[in-house]
Amino acid sequence: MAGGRGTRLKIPVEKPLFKLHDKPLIKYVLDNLSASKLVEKVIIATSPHTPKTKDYVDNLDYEILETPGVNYLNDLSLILDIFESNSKEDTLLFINADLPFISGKCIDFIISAYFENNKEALSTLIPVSIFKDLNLKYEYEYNGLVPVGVNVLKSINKVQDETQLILKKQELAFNINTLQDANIANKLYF
Ligand SMILES: Nc1nc2c(ncn2[C@@H]2O[C@H](COP(=O)(O)OP(=O)(O)OP(=O)(O)O)[C@@H](O)[C@H]2O)c(=O)[nH]1
Ligand SMILES: [Mg+2]
Repeated sequence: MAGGRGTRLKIPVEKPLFKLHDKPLIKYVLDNLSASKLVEKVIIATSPHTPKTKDYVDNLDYEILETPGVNYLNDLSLILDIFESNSKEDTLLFINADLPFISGKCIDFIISAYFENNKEALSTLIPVSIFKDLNLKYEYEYNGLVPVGVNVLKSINKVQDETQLILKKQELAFNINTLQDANIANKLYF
């Protein structure tokens, strides 16, 4: 998902192209997806808010899906409709362009956990304490857990019965929303 407005960064750059150590956030995610052994195909959902991101991934020869960019859930629903019209049997992993440190191994761990469960969907969460230890901000907390922004779903646009995978890894807490998040990430990761 790479079609957000990037308002919290407060600088005139599309968030997926915002750089940590000279590498755009989205390139971290694409490299991690390339390192995964289980991901078969990568499609980037861009929007009218991210035209330069679209050009960037187009130049790297990735497949692009242009979504309206009204909001995340609206576009997620449209994407599920599009996939459902093709097949109801696909498994879709949604990952945000602002999660640079979720390694290929970790992505494969999440996908394997999905297939070991018999639920239609899987969401990933991390303990809020990891955010607090790193002095990172988080958006939502439920029962001491924060959603990571990686979800596995079947290619059907309906509310899906979901299993929750709790991961206790620092890397997953680096959801880059603000310059402060980027500064902490730049200090800890190379
Ligand atoms: N295709 C698509 N992607 C989205 C949309 N909203 C957010 N995203 C992407 O989803 C990821 C997580 O969203 P946010 O952290 O809210 O990012 P954002 O909306 O760009 O930034 P803020 O304006 O600060 O909320 C980012 O990689 C966004 O690019 C949307 O409406 N459509
Ligand atoms: Mg947003």
